[in-house]
Amino acid sequence: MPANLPPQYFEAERSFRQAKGPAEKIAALEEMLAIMPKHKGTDHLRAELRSRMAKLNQQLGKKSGAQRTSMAIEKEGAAQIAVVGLPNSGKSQLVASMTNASPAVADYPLTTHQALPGMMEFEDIKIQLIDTPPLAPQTIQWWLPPMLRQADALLVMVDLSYDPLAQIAQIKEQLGQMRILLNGEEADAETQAVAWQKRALIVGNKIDLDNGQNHQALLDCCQEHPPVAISASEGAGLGELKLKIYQMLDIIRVYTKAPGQKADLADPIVLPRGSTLQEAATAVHKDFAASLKFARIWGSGKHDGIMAKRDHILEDGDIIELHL
Ligand SMILES: Nc1nc2c(ncn2[C@@H]2O[C@H](COP(=O)(O)OP(=O)(O)OP(=O)(O)O)[C@@H](O)[C@H]2O)c(=O)[nH]1
Ligand SMILES: [Mg+2]
Repeated sequence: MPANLPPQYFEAERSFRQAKGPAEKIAALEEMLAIMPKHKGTDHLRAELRSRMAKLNQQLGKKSGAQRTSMAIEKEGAAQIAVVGLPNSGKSQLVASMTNASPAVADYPLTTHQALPGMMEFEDIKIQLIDTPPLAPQTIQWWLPPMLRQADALLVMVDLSYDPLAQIAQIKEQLGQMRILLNGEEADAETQAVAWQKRALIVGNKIDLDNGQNHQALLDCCQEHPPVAISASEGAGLGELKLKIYQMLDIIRVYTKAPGQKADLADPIVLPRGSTLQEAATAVHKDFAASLKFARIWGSGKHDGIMAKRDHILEDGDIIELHL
């Protein structure tokens, strides 16, 4: 069976060949594995890449004694979102204000050198935010591009105390060099073929320092994907930002209940918008999809315990009772 690998795979393979040390090679292999479609045609190749990774890990382990060697951050919660921007824009302050993590915040540029994840609570789910080093050419390290490519979305942070459009242009320039495009942004055909499209939300920070003009300029430039203005240090706009992050992810929460019992409202299943009952059943347990006979659905006041079939499309807040 042919493997049918997408062009991004061959780009990652090129990064692998150009990688300088084992850690960098592992990052490229991780990217190749993440891109590769999972089916019989790729079984062999996946196994081969894993065994190469194991060998590289061993090499590194001998040298440094480290257990986990790649810089990749494991996804946790409903989605993984990287916070990016120019030096001193307030990325670390945002992650400190919105999550349980405590990155260093300082009034000089180039404070952050490593990526640091934290969990943000939104209603009944958690979303992972990653604080990253600034997108300044002199500080971008080899592990940052694969990390940003693998995130589910980006928060693009600009400082409203000076020209936000110039900042966006610089950020896009840096991301473009990583072959990352934002919100359907177009490029020439050659770049487009190997580019990574990322959902992004532009965040104007330090609204407390703006004279009103910079925020307006930002709003005027990005009407298709409206930016959010906040003050990460004073807390203004953070509630709206959380909601916009949730909406950008295009996910829904579905709750399960057992017959005759109350729904478990503490622990929703998180699915992409447009998911069906069958997909929800699979998320509960991989065997459930095959044995699912029907389900009852309660939700958003529209239906009240109605019976539904596998292909029924679920909505945010639906409660499902699976009958196997
Ligand atoms: N007035 C104001 N200052 C802020 C706000 N958010 C962050 N700051 C300040 O801006 C400076 C930079 O904040 P950081 O969070 O360290 O910025 P960063 O983007 O992580 O910086 P690097 O790690 O160097 O890229 C600090 O002095 C913060 O106190 C804000 O909303 N308003
Ligand atoms: Mg920082």
